[in-house]
Amino acid sequence: MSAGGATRRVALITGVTGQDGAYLAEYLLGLGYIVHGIKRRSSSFNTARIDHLYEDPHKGDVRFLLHYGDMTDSTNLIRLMQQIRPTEIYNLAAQSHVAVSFESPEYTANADAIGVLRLLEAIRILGMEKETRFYQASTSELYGLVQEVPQKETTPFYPRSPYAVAKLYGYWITVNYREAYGMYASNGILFNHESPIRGETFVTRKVTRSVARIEAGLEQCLYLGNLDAKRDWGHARDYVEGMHLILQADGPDDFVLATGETRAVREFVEIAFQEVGRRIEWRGKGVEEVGVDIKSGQIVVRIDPQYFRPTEVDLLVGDAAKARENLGWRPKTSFATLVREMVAADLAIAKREAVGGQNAV
Ligand code: NDP
Ligand code: GDR
Repeated sequence: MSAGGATRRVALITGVTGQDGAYLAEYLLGLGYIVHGIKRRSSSFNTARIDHLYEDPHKGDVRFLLHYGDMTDSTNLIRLMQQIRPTEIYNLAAQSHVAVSFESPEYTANADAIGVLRLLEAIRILGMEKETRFYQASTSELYGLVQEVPQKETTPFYPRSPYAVAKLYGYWITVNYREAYGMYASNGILFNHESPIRGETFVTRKVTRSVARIEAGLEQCLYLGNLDAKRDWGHARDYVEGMHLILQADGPDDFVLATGETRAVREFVEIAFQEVGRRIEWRGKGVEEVGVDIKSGQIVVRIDPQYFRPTEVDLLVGDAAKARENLGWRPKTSFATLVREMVAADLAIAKREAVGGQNAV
């Protein structure tokens, strides 16, 4: 409680410059929180997703504050925690790309696994166990090789990438610190969630961006990997509300957030092209398979084996009954609306770029 008797609501978001960090920061500010975010030093601007939330710190009474930091730097994390003394920590920072984790497994483990430990230890070192609630961004990638469908909190884990193995450590160290030290530390096991600000190299955004660029005449063909992987795709806006609800529960616990629907990558591609009035027909097999725009005959999708993963996760579909019953959480955005919103946003960007290109000539 503060001196005035009102409850202090101070959130610290790691990964604030990412997709979820941006939605969560906006949501918490809307609820009246003071929001601190950790951003990495970068040689170019990396705050595009949160620039609209920026407030000039010279003005006073600022409720959104950014700090430089990194999940691989304990001293930095301890100092920030000591300075901010957050009532809620949302640990969203991670090397979050599954394919990249095969290229940089050690860094991924450092940031995504040991990074979680660093934050939990910071809470302990500073004696904040009773004043700070901790949210860990766990993932449906933990389920990996299919053991049970749909996947829920009790489904055994079988991680299939260095990313998922690192996140497995993050999951269990969160559970362990809860049990060992009585911390309020919870995992959100979130299935894939997307939005117009999803990173451009994740498959949904890669597809909607290319659909828009093909439509605007900026590119000819989209190159993809495994078209048959199935994912449970929701909207990030809905999922950050779930993160907040998880930390408002009476006690710490672990929750799956998912839509309960699953679709193959190829279905996502078909529906995204339908948004711009194109129907896709699949021809050929294996790496020779192509997606043809029926009307024009143009090949708009090809397979590039560089996007195949050494070990793949074939099927994800979540059961969010526990979150629905205990937290009252349910996703609000339909799959069709998600794809429509993403394609519309990418069309606007592509059209601006196309016009810019013409003006430059
Ligand atoms: P993004 O990749 O969009 O964002 C990741 C954030 O982490 C960025 O702000 C990034 O900074 C930051 N970051 C990366 N490495 C470090 C580091 N070493 N130190 C400090 N910050 C770092 O991910 P999402 O927003 O999509 O996901 C948020 C979290 O949720 C991640 O932990 C992800 O693994 C997890 N998750 C995501 C799901 C999804 O479908 N989106 C599903 C389940 C879990 P920068 O902007 O500088 O790169
Ligand atoms: P995922 O997301 O691995 O589920 O992890 P991604 O969008 O990268 O892949 C989904 C599926 O699509 C297949 N795929 C391709 N993927 C990418 N990125 N690029 C391609 O060209 C391509 N072609 C086919 C993949 O093989 C895969 O099966 C995301 C991340 O946000 C994680 O951080 C998070 O934990 C999980 O979702 C839940």
